[in-house]
Amino acid sequence: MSGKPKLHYFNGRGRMESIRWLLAAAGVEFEECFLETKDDLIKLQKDGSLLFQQVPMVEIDGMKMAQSRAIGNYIAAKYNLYGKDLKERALIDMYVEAIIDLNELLMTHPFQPADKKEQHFATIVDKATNRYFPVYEKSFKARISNIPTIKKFLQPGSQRKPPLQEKDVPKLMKIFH
Ligand code: GSN
Repeated sequence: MSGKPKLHYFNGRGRMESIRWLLAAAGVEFEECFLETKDDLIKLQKDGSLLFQQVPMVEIDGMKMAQSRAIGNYIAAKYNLYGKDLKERALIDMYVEAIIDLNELLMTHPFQPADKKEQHFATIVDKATNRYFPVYEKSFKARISNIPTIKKFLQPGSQRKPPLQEKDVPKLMKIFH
């Protein structure tokens, strides 16, 4: 055992990317085990590794953690990235929950039926532009991207994943549906 956290997910962003960002921000190296087929998921489900039969799953500190928010909260608290007091933590939680809301919209877009795609895309653009992005203003982005560990994660060759492509959808449908 290397002692590094081990991330179980498909080779894409989805609900694991914020966990990758958190570990990168904390300067923690991690290993990844990518699900390539439905059988890979079934194997984890059958061997009892997945508390709710779902990924993301992260092996860390002797635990097999499920639920992406719980995983994120644990890593943030462990590496002192979860605020200095209750109020700062509340603020972090609000920013995180809003990003999760937006991410759910983005993640589900490639899976929308053809006749709903255009409307769904319009909703994403509207919410991103008018509801979420104004809060995460440019100065916030500049500040975060200049944290040395994040700067490194943003360089080519890191474990950061590219946005999901339409070509990846059939493979994911085979694994998760
Ligand atoms: O945030 C979480 O980890 C959970 N509330 C949701 C996890 C989830 O929906 N996992 C799907 C894969 S899609 N994205 O992350 C999953 O493992 N589906 C397989 C199944 O049998 O439910």
